Amino acid sequence: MTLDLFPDHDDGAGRREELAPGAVVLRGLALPQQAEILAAVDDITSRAPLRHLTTPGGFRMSVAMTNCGARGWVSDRRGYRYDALDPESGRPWPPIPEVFLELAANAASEAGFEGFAPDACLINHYEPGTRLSLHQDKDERDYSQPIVSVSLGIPAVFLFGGLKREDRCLRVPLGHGDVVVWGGPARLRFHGVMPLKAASHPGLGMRRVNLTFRKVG
Ligand code: MD3
Ligand code: FE
Repeated sequence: MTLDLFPDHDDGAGRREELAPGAVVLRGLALPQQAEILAAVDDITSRAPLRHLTTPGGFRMSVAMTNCGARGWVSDRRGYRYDALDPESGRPWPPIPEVFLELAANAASEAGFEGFAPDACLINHYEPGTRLSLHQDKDERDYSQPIVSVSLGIPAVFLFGGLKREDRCLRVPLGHGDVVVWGGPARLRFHGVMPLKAASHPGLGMRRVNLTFRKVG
């Protein structure tokens, strides 16, 4: 008898959970590269510091953000958009590190999206109490491209809704190293993050960092 080291739901680097058509959780997929990823996040935030953006309505977002890649997501009184320059420094965002690109492409391919080459990586930084209210991601041109998200640090409860704001939300716990691919029929579903509970992670302390990869074009 042979030992089944990697049954169907596990390719050796993460159990796979289908949340809905087009939405796949790859548990722990980022764990093997975690040290390299955290070092890269430190390097990016030293060059493009985390900041609290203002919504078009004039509210300060509780989540702090920065970006790497040819395009960065920004928000201010004029609206939401992708910008090639960091408005704080006037310089281009730092490039997306190779280790990020490889992880994002591998995750997308596990979910059936071959050749994913993101040009935008939004880095969201949460502390206990911070949240992301229910929204849709609609600032990208091509909704046939998936979004890949990587969770690091303390756990969060992710809210995964439907195509209408009023639709019921699934509550999905996301922990350190979990990667989610959102594409196809899931691409325009409402989603958000519940207020973070206080907790501590050995590498990151009382923080959650989420990387969101997109092909903006
Ligand atoms: C589901 N960030 O930056 S990533 C965002 O954890 C954002 O920081 C969250 O939502 C975070 O816009 C969640 C997961 C995500 C991203 C895009 C989606 C989930 C999605 C698009 C459609 C459905
Ligand atoms: Fe979003």
